[in-house]
Amino acid sequence: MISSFVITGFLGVGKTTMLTNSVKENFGDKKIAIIVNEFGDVGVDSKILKNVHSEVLEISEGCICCQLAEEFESGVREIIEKYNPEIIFVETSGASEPFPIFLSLQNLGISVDGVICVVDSKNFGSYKENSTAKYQLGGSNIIVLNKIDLVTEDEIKALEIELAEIKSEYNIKNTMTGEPIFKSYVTHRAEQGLVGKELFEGIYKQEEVVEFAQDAKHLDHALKDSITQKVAYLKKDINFSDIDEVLKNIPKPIYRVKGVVKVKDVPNAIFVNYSFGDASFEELQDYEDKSLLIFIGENVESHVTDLSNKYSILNVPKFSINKV
Ligand SMILES: Nc1nc2c(ncn2[C@@H]2O[C@H](COP(=O)(O)OP(=O)(O)OP(=O)(O)O)[C@@H](O)[C@H]2O)c(=O)[nH]1
Ligand SMILES: [Mg+2]
Repeated sequence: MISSFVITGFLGVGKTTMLTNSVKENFGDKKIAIIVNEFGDVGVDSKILKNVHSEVLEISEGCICCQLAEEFESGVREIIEKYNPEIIFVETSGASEPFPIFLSLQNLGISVDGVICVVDSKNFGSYKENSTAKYQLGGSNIIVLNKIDLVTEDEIKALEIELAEIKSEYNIKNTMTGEPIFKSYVTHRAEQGLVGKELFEGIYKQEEVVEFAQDAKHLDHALKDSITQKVAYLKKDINFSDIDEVLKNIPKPIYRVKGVVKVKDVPNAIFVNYSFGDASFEELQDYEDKSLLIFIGENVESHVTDLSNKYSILNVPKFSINKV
């Protein structure tokens, strides 16, 4: 039986980083397929994930936990037919819930060996009120406290207590018996998403789930959440410092920025990754497409318009706002 893991967690917490750093490390001898669903209509994670030894399928322009359930299932079938993987990892969008994806995988006869919720240990306080973030915790059986390099031991301990409370309140339950779907869960700590192989082993027994109610409903976050995204294209003939300047002045409600840009003073394209005030950059070879940045957060339309008025390197098309 093919086994799978679902990686969930809010925007920018380190899901892709975890796949990049942990999959090759722990599963170098296995045939791996990764399915990635991103918030918004321009996928960039798959470009980075192509560097991990695996087959990567990207599903964009919607959310696989609601609008794209069928596309997700046919994508999984296709990847199995073409590639015959031993393990499938699904990175869900930071704005989607894991449980419907868990059900889809089970319906396809795939064993779900773990639902991993990655938590940003430094920035949890900034997104913990988001209802999807709470359901992401409730629908998981492995919690990874990531970015521990950015917090103190006391802060981690306080976070663990807070997470345990949210976890018990939002645990997904069998709607017939009222019993939690996951009888227990484990917590791990990680830096740069790097976790050991034991995280993926012996966590979950398939027998525990076969009987649970089919009618478990999920929150329709597409209606409730106010997170939106906006794409900006970048002018040619810019330098790295022009990008850096924009990133240093991102307003707080925009908590996530990612994209790929070409600048005059760096030979390869640069993968830009910004979450909650921290930016990182990586060179990307063979990128021939447009330079773009995707801004994600609350009230994005007006904030990005302000930014583009201030920084002429940003070219913002009208009417491109997407609600996911
Ligand atoms: N300091 C620090 N930064 C990290 C760590 N893990 C990830 N990051 C950074 O956090 C940012 C977001 O990481 P991603 O792996 O892209 O996050 P994600 O959850 O896949 O993001 P989305 O797919 O957009 O929801 C990047 O700039 C990473 O370099 C960590 O342990 N410590
Ligand atoms: Mg990602």
